[in-house]
Amino acid sequence: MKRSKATSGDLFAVPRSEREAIAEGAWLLPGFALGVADDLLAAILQVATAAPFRNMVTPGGFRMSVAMTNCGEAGWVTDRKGYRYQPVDPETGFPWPAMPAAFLDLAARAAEAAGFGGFRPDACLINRYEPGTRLTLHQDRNERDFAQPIVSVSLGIPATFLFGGDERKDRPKRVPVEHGDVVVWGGPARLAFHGVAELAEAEHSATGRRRYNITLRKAL
Ligand code: MD3
Ligand code: FE
Repeated sequence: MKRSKATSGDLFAVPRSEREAIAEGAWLLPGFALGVADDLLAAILQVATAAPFRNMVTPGGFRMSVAMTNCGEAGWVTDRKGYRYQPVDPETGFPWPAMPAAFLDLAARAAEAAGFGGFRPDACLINRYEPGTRLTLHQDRNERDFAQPIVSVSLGIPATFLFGGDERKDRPKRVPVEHGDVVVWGGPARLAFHGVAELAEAEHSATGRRRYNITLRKAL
């Protein structure tokens, strides 16, 4: 489905629908976070003062182009030993910063809107992209309970989600996302392969040449 930009002044903008199915169990909520985007960005910068963004290394020895940090009771990390959640930031030796209330509130409301009531995330991975960076196809499977959904919020410059199927070889569907968009996936989509295509050069008034994505998870 085509969507027009929510540019004020565009008299003939097509109204953005409230939710669009990406696949069974995966929903795009266009603009769902727009009203709290500034609060979320302020909270991200706050988290990053205590737990700075870093480019982690995969078990295969590659440094990720996407910079990451975490907040909540556990944070997702990768190094030569593998992928896992851990309560302490390996860079600082301190517990990850607390989950901001604005994250919890938005996650619960978005999950509810997608049909997943009572979502209480305990972990949040924060990804920071610049033009030229990407996230290769993967599954999110380090969480304990795959019955729990994941909520993703996009902020800053646009990107294209790659939504694959149950197997890495399935040709991914391309889903454009922009500032304020939320994606919720669970149920049959919970273990789908997904990624983010290489970002194009762009600038956003709220973030400059950056895109942030926060994923809210029940990891423990
Ligand atoms: C799965 N982050 O941190 S979720 C991650 O934009 C991650 O940084 C993405 O993948 C990012 O692990 C956001 C991407 C996504 C989008 C739609 C999906 C995953 C999906 C639809 C179904 C299943
Ligand atoms: Fe993922």
